[in-house]
Amino acid sequence: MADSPMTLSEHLSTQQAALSTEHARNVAAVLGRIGRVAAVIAQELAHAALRDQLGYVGGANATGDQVKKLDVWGHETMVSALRETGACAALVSEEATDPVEMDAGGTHALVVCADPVDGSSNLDVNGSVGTIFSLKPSRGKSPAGPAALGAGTDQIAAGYVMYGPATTFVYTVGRGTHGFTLAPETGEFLLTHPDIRIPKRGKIYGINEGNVNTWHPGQRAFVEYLKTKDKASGRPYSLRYSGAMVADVHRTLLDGGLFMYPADWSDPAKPKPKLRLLYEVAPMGLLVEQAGGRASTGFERVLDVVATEYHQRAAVILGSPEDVAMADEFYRR
Ligand code: AFP
Repeated sequence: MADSPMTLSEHLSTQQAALSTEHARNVAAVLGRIGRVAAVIAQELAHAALRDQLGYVGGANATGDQVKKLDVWGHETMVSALRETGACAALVSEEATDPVEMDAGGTHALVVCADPVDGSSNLDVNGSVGTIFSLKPSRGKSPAGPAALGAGTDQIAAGYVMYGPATTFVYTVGRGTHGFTLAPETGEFLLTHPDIRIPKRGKIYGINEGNVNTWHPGQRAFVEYLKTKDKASGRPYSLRYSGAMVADVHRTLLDGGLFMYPADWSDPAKPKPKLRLLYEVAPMGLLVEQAGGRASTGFERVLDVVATEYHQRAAVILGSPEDVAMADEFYRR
């Protein structure tokens, strides 16, 4: 009989041993707790329509998006869970203007950046949504929030949870990207996608093409190229887009190709990206690189972009290394 798959907590222990950094224990504690929160979020999402938890609260969050009831609930659930770990010094969340400072002290406490319920416009139509998270060292600073700023290369772990037909937890501590599936009967995440390797090239691109008229000319030319028939290079690519970054990145990691959210270049003097750097773009950048892919803004590597504000936005083109390299080339022309 085949061995039973490794649980998330067993996998975290192996990674903890392999990491042997002073942060390893706290990283395992925080990631394990996020896994448990994810199982609770999955349950809540399954019952949201029955419990009158769908719809808007009224009002906008720190980045101007309309706030849904589940956004607020997800934020509060994440705050109390992270506080309980005693390993998290601050949380930067999409749903709070300023970092939520926590009591955990010590040089090795972590700062977490998270979007507890990302893609929430999908909630009312029973579409996939996700949780995205990133961990950085607090370096014993107090307040700890500012330690979240800086480059994506400072991340010591990142991951997402996708709430789809199954609930999937994907994470990296800089030693490959690994995926787990929730067994609802036990509440355990089991290793189903060890060491994900993104194909070098794909056949699918994901982008909100309704924005085509606002794109940089290089972006427009690249998508035009992807749509142009050429048997030898496998074009045209197919378009898939869900409106939830987690679902689009998950497909891209497994099947290859591209997920793109370019900036709005209507005013070339002031390009306006949409996605948030600290809790959307940078963590996905690390996960994709750890799976052998690439993540770029069109001009530079995503992980090199330095955050100077908590809710800073960044453009992103991520996915198969050869596809992303080609996109970068179009931006350079
Ligand atoms: P919401 O959480 O406000 O639904 O935003 C989701 C998101 O940040 C990201 O998950 C999607 O990829 C992207 O926005 C979708 O944006 P568009 O609706 O502009 O395509």
